[in-house]
Amino acid sequence: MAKTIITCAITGAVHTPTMSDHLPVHPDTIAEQAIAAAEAGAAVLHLHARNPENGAPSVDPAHFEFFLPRLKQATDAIINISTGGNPVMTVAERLPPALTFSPEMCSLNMGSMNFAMHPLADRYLSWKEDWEEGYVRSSEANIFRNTFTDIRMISDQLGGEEHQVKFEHECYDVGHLYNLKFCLDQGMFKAPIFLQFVMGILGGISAELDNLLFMKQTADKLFGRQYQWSVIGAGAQQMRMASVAAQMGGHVRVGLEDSLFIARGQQATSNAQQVSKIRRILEEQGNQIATPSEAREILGTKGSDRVKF
Ligand code: KMH
Ligand code: ZN
Repeated sequence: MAKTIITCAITGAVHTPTMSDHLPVHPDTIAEQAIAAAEAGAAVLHLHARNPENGAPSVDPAHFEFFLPRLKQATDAIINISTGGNPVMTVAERLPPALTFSPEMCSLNMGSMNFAMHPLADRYLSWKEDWEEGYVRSSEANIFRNTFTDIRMISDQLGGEEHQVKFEHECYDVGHLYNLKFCLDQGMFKAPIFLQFVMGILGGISAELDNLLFMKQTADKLFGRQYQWSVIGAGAQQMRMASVAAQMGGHVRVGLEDSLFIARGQQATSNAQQVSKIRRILEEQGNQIATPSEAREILGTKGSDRVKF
């Protein structure tokens, strides 16, 4: 049976410091939690950066520089730098970290959409940082822009000879699979492509099992055997979607970027706690967990000796 890759998304740009004391927003805690997640079994680390002063999502390469060399030195995990930034940035704003550090992998969001988390705002009476409440509430008006021009820009700048980045194609709805098929037919990407079904974001498809089947069936129809896939169940469905996906031959993504919880009503104390939980579930159900070198083989990444950090 093929091995299962665990990706851990460490901090992201959706959750804010008030929402959990365990969300790593300082470079030291981002590094510590990412290293612990890799030790617990994550073969891929999906990374955003934060401003160390206030924990706000950041695309300043200097903020990535604080932790990337530490991760490379301490783990063999594949480093994946987000090109998603946060949902209000343009692609030109989101590209500098990936262009600076030339990682093995980058996320690539496959369509424009509403991307909202404003309902979370009503859960909090006070906020740790000035920027948080406005950031969360104003997401009601967010358009996360990922046009075909944007997608081509990322593909041209990162996917070519110079950087040879492997993409985590973030597909938030069935239509995004068709966008990807169009781009693939234009010659933008090389097989095997790696799809991330992102389910449960307000603005995208919900995290339900029949939707997972539909995403998988559509991907089979469009891409045949030329693809690998993984799932994010955002929020409460994280572990459920991951365990079912692994039974269907998919890979899984966990991490505090996607859910702050370890069980119903109980916050996760770290990213590694989520990795350990999904690893335990997967091993119990007969999946074998891929090491970083096995993940490199499955995904066809360029190797950690060719990154620039
Ligand atoms: N935050 C996730 C829902 C990206 O970084 O490019 C999607 C994501 C986007 O990971
Ligand atoms: Zn992300």
